Parts: sequence; C-alpha cells; structure tokens
Amino acid sequence: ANGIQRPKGYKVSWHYNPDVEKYHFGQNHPMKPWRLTLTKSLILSYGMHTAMDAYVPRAATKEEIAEFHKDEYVDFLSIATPQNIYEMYPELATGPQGYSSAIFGVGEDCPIFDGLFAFCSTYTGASIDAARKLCNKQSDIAINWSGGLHHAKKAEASGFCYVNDIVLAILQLLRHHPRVLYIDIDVHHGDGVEQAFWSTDRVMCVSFHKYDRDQFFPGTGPLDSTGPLHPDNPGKNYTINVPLNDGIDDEGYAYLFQNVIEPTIKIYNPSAIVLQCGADSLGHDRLGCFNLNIRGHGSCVSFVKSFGIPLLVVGGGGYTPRNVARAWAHETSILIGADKTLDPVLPDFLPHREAFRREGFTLFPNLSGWRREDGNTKAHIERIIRHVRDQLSYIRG
Ligand code: V1P
Ligand code: CA
Ligand code: ZN
Repeated sequence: ANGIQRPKGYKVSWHYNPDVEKYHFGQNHPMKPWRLTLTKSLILSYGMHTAMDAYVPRAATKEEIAEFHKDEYVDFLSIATPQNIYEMYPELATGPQGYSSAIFGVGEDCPIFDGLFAFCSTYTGASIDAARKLCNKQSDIAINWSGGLHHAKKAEASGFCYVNDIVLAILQLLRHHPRVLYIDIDVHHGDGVEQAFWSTDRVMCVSFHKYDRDQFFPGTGPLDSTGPLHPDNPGKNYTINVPLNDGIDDEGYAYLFQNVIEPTIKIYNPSAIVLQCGADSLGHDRLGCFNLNIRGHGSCVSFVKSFGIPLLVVGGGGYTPRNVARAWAHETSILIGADKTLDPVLPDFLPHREAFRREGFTLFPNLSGWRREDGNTKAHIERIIRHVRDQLSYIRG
C-alpha cells in the first residue's frame, strides 16, 4: 500500500506489541488474541500505519502494575503457571471447574495459561505508553487495541481481565490532567474501572452495557448506581450507568450515546478522555446481545473525537474475531480522519483474507436484524437521558 496521509492539525499514535498474539487462554475460551492479529493485518493492508506514529512499547514492570494492583496479587500473577498452580494452592484442585475462583479470581473465565504475566504486562505496557504520549503532548490521540480489560480488580482477576490497564493508564493521565472522562461501549459493565475511581471526582466513569442482574455478566451497573451515597464523598454522582436490554440498534444507540455524552462533556469539562471500544456490542458477537453494525459502533468514536479533547482509545471485549478486526480497523480510520476515503472492499493482498469470507470481503457486513428483537423502547431510552441530565445537574458548578 502507498499509505494514507497523516491527519492535519493533530497527531495520532498506535501502540502495539505483537507479542500479545502469542498467548492463548485455552481451547474453548472465547477470548482469542487472534482478533488482534486480524486487526493489525487490516490496519497495515489499508496503509493506515503511515498516518500514525507507530510504537512497539515495552512490557509494563511489576512496579508499574503495582501502582494499582495489590503486591501479593502481582506476585501471584508473575509466578503462577499451569504446572505449579496446584502445588501452590492444592485447594484449587477441588473446585467445580478444576479450580475454584477463591484464589485471586482465577478459574474458568480467568485461567492460568502459559505466559500469563507476559501477556498482561504486554497489553498493559501499551496502555501506559499511550497515556504517557498524551501527557507529554507527543500525541493528541493514542490507540491501544490490545488493552481495555475493564473488569480486573485490585487483587482479583475477573471476566477475562487480570491487570486493569485502563486504571493504570488513567492514573498516568491524572499526573497531568485534573479531570479524566472514561467512556465504555463494551457490551459488559466497566465495573473494575468504576470501582477503582468510585470515590473521586477526578475521574467520571460512563458505561453503556447490557444489564440483567442475574442473567448477564457481571450483573452490576443499574441506572441508580451513580457513586457513593454519602453527601461528603467527592465521588457522589461521578459515575454514570446506562443499562440496556437486548437488541439495541445503531439508531437507538447513537441517539442515546450522543444525548448522554454531550451534556457529560459540557458539564464535567474533562481535560482527557479514555474510550473503551469493546466490540462485543456488535451484532453477531458470540457473547453479546446487541444489534450494532460497524458504522453504528464507529459513530460513537467519531462523536467523542469531534470534541477535540486528548483521547486514549483502547479495545476490550469482542468475540467474533473478524468483526472485531473490522470494527477496530474502521475506528482507526475514523481517528486518522480517513474513514471517508477507505475502500469498503478489503484489500486483495490482505494476510488472512480468507478469515473474512463468511460475510463477504467487505469492511461493513450487515450485522443487524440478528436473532434478537430490540428490547429498548423509546420510553426506556428517554428515561435514561432524563436520569442522566438530572444527575448532571447536581455536579454543576
Ligand atoms: O458469565 C460468566 C461467569 C462464569 N459463570 C459462573 C458466571 N462469565 C462470562 C464472562 C464474560 C467476560 C466479558 C469480558 C469483557 O467485558 C472484557 C474483556 O468483554 C462468560 C461468558 C458469557 N457468555 O458471558 N464466560 C464465558 N462465557 C466463558 C465461556 C467459555 C469458556 C470460558 C468462559
Ligand atoms: Ca460497557
Ligand atoms: Zn465485554
């Protein structure tokens, strides 16, 4: 490819260490690092890397990870292997899935696999590097598609996430930025990030997600969960949750997204934004239940970008790898201002091109009109918008 020109007036950086592709969660596990290989192939085949500063960041150190995570948990992650885990914790062997989740959250969702700590420190190193480039103003927009693991807690792995690269990146941003807005469009609730910044007004967390307390992971994030209740706690009202039902479509999602995010940015006035772009909110996702198309998902990225505030973009979930790659390649094109000129027909010299055969070799297959009806009525969407406006009225001034 000849490549795409750099955007005028702002700088974009792409932070990616291909070492993350080497690790595997296990045979039947839905999290496939292969989706990152496909994303990279699309970005390179379209020539989008020529429009960005491309960095291959080093892995995060144990000390950097311990800026958020508990030392004992970091030590555990750094020494646990599939071979020694039962020796270290014989009680794990008696659990229902081979080992119980009592020890630091490991289990079926978060298995101990070969190279686990190298995997975690690699994706985390990229998010920290991206945040540092924003802090020293070498970038206006910094991208890490291998990050976005929003469920990890201080001393617990959860929902395929072991180290919370988002929290660590936000802690970097807070060294230079007074207020950071975190926006999460993964189909799951961004509970780990929310919990980390629950009691501060320096980070505002907004998550859009499928919500069903009993039937959908992680079961948290109802509309009325808006921060600590105590009036003296600075975090009160600085969390926004947008709980959704199955089957939301592009039009409903974009309308809701814009009507939540615009007043939030105007009132909160963040100096940096972190956008988690989990692609499991697309139609046809193996774990998700929404009906979004690549363009609908991407319209959230365009909207956030339009405010011109320093922006860190991370990946997240996404369990139909070819569609994850389509979405993140398209969103890269939006961030470098090339989406209008990108050929929707996939390049014919694209490595792994066969992976895209099922929906045809296009960037924009029809992913809507899937098995689920839209369970989000106009009344439900309007109620959320009213609730958010009402909540924001308490943080004004
Ligand atoms: O539903 C659960 C737990 C396990 N049960 C006892 C309740 N886990 C989910 C976890 C989803 C994690 C999403 C991560 C992200 O937000 C960020 C990267 O996208 C789960 C599901 C499911 N259908 O929700 N785990 C699994 N499926 C699973 C399937 C096969 C093998 C291992 C895990
Ligand atoms: Ca979310
Ligand atoms: Zn998810």
